[in-house]
Amino acid sequence: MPAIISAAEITGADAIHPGYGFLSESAYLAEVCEACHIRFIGPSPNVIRLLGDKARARRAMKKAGVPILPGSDGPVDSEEKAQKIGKDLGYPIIIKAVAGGGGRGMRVIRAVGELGKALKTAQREAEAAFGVGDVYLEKYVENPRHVEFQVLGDHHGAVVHLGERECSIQRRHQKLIEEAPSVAVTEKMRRKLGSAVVDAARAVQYTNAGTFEFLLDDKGNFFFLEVNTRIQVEHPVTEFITGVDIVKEQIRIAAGERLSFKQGDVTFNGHSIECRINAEDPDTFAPSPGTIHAFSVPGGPGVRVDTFAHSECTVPPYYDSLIAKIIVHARDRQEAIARMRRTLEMTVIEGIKTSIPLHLKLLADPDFIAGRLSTAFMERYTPEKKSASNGLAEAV
Ligand code: MV4
Repeated sequence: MPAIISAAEITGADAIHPGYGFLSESAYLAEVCEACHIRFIGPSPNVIRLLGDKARARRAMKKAGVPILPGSDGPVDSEEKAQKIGKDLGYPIIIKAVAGGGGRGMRVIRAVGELGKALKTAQREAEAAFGVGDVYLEKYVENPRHVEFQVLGDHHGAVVHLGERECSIQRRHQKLIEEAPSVAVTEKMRRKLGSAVVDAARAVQYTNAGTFEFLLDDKGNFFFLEVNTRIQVEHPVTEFITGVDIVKEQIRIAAGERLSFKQGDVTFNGHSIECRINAEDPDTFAPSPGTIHAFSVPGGPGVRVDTFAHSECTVPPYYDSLIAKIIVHARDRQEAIARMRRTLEMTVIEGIKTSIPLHLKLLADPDFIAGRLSTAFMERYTPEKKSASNGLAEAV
């Protein structure tokens, strides 16, 4: 943080965009920026803090009329209380860290006998990982889809949504393929949940860009998970189908300008898919840092590549393995899949291993092609045994 603030002061920057990395959801960085008279391009520190507490976020959403899963009203601190809630909900249930998010610090409980020990372990792990040991309980949903809504709010009370993204293709809580729209969301569902998230964003005085995450069960029910108070890696699929430059809107909003459009102006055109290209072995998922000796990605209509990579650049071992995002846009999902396959087949990245061969397999999978997706989809492509935490692979 001091290095970033120093860089802003030396260069005379009047605003900082925190991206989607480690500091992007730091209420403290937002506060430090405020104190240094540098605009933080994101929500207010108070909103980041409210939504960073997953139990408070749940309460706020419930109050605003957003569907949440049955669960505890707040943190649960004793085995007796947990047992009572477990009995009311029926098993399986899930223990989540109040300070967690993104899948970190979760535990699935399938029978009352596991509860006492799991509660203590979860509290201890949450304390060690986040410095806050509080945990809460929810009914567990098996093999749901992960669907999220993009919202934008300005400092004049205007809030709009830009529809949803389907993000079910993920491994260890790292998404691999995202698309917009979701094949599981009808226009009616989009309007209904879209208006609920807009109401909720307004209720918490949300400003700038945010993502409301939901589980979608096989009966078409949405359940709120959490709000990400940053721009996300997968925002380009929404930009493609809406034509809205979300990052530009973020900067305009931070500068105090009004949103440049209304909800009624938002239209959804065609279908967009993003493949995350990681520097990793496509079979074992082991990191593959090194020097890229050839780097060539084709362009053409409806193809966008967001990357820092180029021939002879190095991929250091110290950071996230994401080296490029390839995003396509086409008239419909079938055409988007074909366009992505053509683009990946023509892409040349030499010197390191990448996830491109895995993406080509996924794009040829009959379930993927049919849109039969769930958060369990990647289990078939994962070599290692399920982790000790009840089948939920731990996030890093
Ligand atoms: C759940 C769940 C099932 N039931 N909550 C993982 C990320 C975090 N935001 C919440 N997560 C989950 N919460 C209940 N009550 C299943 C997951 C989950 C998951 C969610 C979205 C995308 C991928 C996932 C992979 C495993 C588990």
